[in-house]
Amino acid sequence: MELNNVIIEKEGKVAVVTINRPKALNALNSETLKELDYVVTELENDEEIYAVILTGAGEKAFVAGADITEMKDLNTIEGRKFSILGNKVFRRLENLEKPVIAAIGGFALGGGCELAMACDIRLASDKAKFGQPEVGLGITPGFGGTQRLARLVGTGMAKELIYTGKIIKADEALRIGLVNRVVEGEKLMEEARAMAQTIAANAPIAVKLSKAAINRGMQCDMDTALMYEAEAFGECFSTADQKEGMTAFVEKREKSFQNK
Ligand code: DAK
Repeated sequence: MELNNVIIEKEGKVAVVTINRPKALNALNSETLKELDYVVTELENDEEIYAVILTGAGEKAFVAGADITEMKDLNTIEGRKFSILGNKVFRRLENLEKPVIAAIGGFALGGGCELAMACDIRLASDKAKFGQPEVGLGITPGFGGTQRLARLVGTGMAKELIYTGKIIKADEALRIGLVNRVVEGEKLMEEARAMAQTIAANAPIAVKLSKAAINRGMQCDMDTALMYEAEAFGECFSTADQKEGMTAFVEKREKSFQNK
């Protein structure tokens, strides 16, 4: 597939995916969502990639939302199609069997904030800004914002952000738990790469199973969730990497994981 709006670069075991429509502040139109869907499939199938960084091109925005220019004239059927496409891509990203770090250098608004929330970890530059301004456009958040934001920051704070549509700065996003960490603007990608490499140096199957256990466990009661954890833990013992990790520890040598 020819990619016009998304760039994928592989750096060893880490893939850097960049939404590349800086003139529109990387707004998500349907073409970009389709390309992102394709990129998720590529990442899924690439056994050499252990961690992913998702970012936006340019200094101003991560993603300034769904593309309002494209959305404004949609009819009901087209609106539904757009919704199905967006939700499918975000869910696939959330469930991708590799950790995804969102590196947020500027505006993450509406669908952009929702895209960041579909990632596992959010690193923000001190210039980043967040918000769910949809109600000011006459719509509700549509790519999971009502659900993922409430789960991340609690219902009270999610309701305040969604009802007011206000835009908050990175330090406030950190305070409420919307982002994991805030770093100096120039250091954003360096920090994201360092974190991705740290993750990629660990056993990829164990990381994958941890992600699945957390994601699945957050959607059910504690007893069921702990069963998922036990299942994941057990599965690790059928991997060569578990043997390697523990043997290397006992033999006091460097470990070498093979994703097996
Ligand atoms: N869509 C399309 N173009 C956008 C855009 C967006 N979301 N955001 C910015 N742009 C474009 C601007 O139109 C402008 O284009 P030109 O005029 O240069 O051609 C260019 O990017 C630069 O923007 P500004 O000139 O406005 O730059 P400023 O620095 O003055 O302002 C801003 C930056 C981020 C504060 C402002 O651009 C802004 O307020 N943008 C809109 C932010 C927003 O409201 N985002 C939420 C969009 S609604 C659904 C699922 C999901 C959604 C909806 C439905 N379903 C399930 C059906 C999601 C909805 C949203 O995300």
